[in-house]
Amino acid sequence: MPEAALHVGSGKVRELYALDDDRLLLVASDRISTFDVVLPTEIPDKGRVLTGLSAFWFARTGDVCANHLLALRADGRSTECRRLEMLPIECVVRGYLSGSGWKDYAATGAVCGHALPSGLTESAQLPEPIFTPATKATTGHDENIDRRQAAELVGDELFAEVERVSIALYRSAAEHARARGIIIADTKFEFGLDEGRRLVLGDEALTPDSSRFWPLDGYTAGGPQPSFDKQYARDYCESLGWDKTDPGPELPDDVVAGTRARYVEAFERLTELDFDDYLADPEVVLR
Ligand code: PZK
Repeated sequence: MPEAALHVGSGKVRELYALDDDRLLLVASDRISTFDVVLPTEIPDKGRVLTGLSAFWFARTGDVCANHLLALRADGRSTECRRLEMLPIECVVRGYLSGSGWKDYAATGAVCGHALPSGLTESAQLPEPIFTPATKATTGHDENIDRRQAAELVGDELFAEVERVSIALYRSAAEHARARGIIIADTKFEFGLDEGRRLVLGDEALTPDSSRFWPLDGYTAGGPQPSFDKQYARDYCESLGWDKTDPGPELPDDVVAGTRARYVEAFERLTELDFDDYLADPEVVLR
């Protein structure tokens, strides 16, 4: 717990503290959630992997959009960031049909008002990435909304800007990741406005917790894909016949080690850095 900082919020696996009027501290824990339940067993360094990856993307996408990153702390899991006025929508981009996008397509042939070609299968790549905003539900699940509803929440001009910037960020990261053997099937961005009402990317970005990462090796549309990072933990939980209600099961040491290795592998493939070098000096991801 950071000293002299007020706790201002909790996510499922992260905490947010106020440093002063203008700055927040985002701290990523090693907690892991699967099937929407936070498990009682932590994955060592998971919070560091996500913090480092997010900072890596922030450092490389500043030309597409400004972001809230001010500094990484030496613990490797804490990001000092600019305090923003957050927009009331989740900015989701989908390059592949999965999750609620697949469900909506299967039921209606469209996702968030995007009419899609007929005959697409689960996990199929879309002809072009689509922007599929969602509302921020305070309880339960975010709800997909169409562009008219999203534009009502943020205004037409900001809507057009978050759509353009979200798709540009996704395209750039997905291309980088694919060349390194990882499909970023979809991702969620959260934006805010700074004191000059300029658009700024906040939250964590392009991590396995805010995105679906799939191994490119073995990818075949027509069914669900294994998660790059969480598949060992999911398979173990499924093997127990757990009913997916809280509390979830403890993970055995081999499942913890296998899961940690996949997070570290995602970090190393995407950043082309040794994770040990990140641990020694987190700022290596910013250079
Ligand atoms: C902000 N959250 C999500 C909730 C968490 C994270 N730069 C910012 N300025 C103002 N507010 C936020 C941010 C960011 N990022 C992010 N809520 C507010 C959230 C709970 C715990 F770790």
